[in-house]
Amino acid sequence: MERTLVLLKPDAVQRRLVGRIISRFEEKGLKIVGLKMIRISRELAEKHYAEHREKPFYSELVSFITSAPVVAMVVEGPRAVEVVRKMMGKTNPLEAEPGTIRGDYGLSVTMNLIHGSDSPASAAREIALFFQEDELLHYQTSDSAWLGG
Ligand code: 3AN
Repeated sequence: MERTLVLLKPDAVQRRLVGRIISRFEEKGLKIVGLKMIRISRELAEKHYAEHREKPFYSELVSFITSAPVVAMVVEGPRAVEVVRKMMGKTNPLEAEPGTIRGDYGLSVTMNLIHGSDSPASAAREIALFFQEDELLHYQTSDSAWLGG
């Protein structure tokens, strides 16, 4: 089963959308295997966004993600990386389809509510940045036989 890292960014927490966003993943049938609220340090933000270091929006991105608490979670399911990305919608909420998280709740490309790993390789790297192995739980949900995958 595939895992992916999800961050509910400072705007999602400040706008009290955390519960609604997590509900979407639960209702879809994805399994939460790690969950915590943290304040991202500058050092962690720089590691997480290393691939964007040369981009013009890099410093804004790092200041935003470190500006207030975030919720970090690891979700698991069949093709979880791709499923979560679809549910997030396009990077720019102005272009994201209604029905997606960014399409329904956002207007700003910086404050775009949520991060999800963009490939299984990124997911492995990012999960290791945010979670210790013993913070990820192995358990069965009672409905797993009814979710396929
Ligand atoms: P995504 O989060 O959809 O994977 P990436 O990886 O291209 O998007 O960009 C990482 C983050 O950088 C985005 N979530 C967004 O907050 C920010 N970002 C991307 N493009 C821009 C841009 N043109 N201007 C400002 N911020 C941007």
